[in-house]
Amino acid sequence: MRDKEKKRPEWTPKGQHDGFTTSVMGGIHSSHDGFHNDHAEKKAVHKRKKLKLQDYIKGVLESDRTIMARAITLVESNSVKHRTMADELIKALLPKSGHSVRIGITGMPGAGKSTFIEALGNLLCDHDHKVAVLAVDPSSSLTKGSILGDKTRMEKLSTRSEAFIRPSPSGGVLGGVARKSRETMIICEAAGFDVILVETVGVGQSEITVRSMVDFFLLLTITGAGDELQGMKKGIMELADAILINKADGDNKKQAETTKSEFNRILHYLQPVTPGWHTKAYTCSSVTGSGIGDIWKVIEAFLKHTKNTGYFEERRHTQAIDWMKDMIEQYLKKIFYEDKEVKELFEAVQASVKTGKITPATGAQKLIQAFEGNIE
Ligand SMILES: Nc1nc2c(ncn2[C@@H]2O[C@H](COP(=O)(O)OP(=O)(O)O)[C@@H](O)[C@H]2O)c(=O)[nH]1
Ligand SMILES: [Mg+2]
Repeated sequence: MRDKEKKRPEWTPKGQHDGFTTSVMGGIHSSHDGFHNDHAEKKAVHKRKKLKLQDYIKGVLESDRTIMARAITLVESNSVKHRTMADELIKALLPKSGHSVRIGITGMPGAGKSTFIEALGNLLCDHDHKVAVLAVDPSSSLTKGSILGDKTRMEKLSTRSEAFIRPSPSGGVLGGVARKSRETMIICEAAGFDVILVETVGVGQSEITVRSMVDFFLLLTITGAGDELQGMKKGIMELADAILINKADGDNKKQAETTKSEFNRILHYLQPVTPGWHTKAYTCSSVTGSGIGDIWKVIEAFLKHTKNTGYFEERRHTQAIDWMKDMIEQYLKKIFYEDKEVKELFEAVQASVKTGKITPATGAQKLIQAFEGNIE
């Protein structure tokens, strides 16, 4: 492989480097989702021919991994040409999507999210579920799809035919990453995956974004870090449907139980994020597997509860509206900053604001006027 090609998934069409933004790290050899798999590679070469909309739809509905991967690459593309086809694809798949439970998993780097996903994912696959793992990581445009590094932590899961693991799209801004991840979720659901696990790094804004995409939001944390409770932002605890203290094994077990009680004490005073549901703390070990089955039972109880109260549907409807608004906002931002008049003025206005020659409000007004003058 040439150097330039190396950082691209092999399903990326040749010569589409600007349009396709997905990049992968090298060195993963044993996956089945079209990354570095001899069989998939041969298939991909065979299918590298341009796919028509109908080919995408049929392939995804048949759960064809190569086509799924290419469909995801299509929705991740930033090119206008691909966008039109991607929109039609999502529109066609939407009625076939939604039949899943969407679970967000957040936590500090090192908390054990990927290891937990390996443990839970395998358990679910053993029980006839089909599990898709996605990542929302706005920083991954720098680290080039960090979840692929995580694939080493999902060693077994990444080789299973019931699982599909997709690295984080490098969308630059969080909004872009979120849109792509939502659409990827639709593709996975239409392909028959009934559990979607979305891993996100605990860095503030991305948690709020992932919360707005999922049914159940799990905060993974660990004990023994000293002042993790003080350090833990209350805001994040308030977003969670469960707090799971991972690494409750070996010498750590007793301390994990203490931490659990401390969390439960605090949670008692917080407003639950899901009406009628009491967010509680639990312990588990992603290495020994203890507590993993129990947290799945909690998730099942949550689903039963929210489906009974109607909140499950209500939240999904609210999320659909939020999704629409997000897309509008992104579109408006894009046409504003890409506007010819705005672009021409931008540097000068920015310099004037910087030196204090004009106020930020005046600067904004000037640019907006230029924009509005242009579209009239
Ligand atoms: N003892 C123990 N170690 C764990 C457990 N879960 C994860 N780890 C270790 O913690 C480190 C970070 O795990 P990783 O899954 O990459 O964390 P992430 O950054 O949150 O995805 C790795 O060395 C794991 O082996 C656990 O339940 N018990
Ligand atoms: Mg990870």
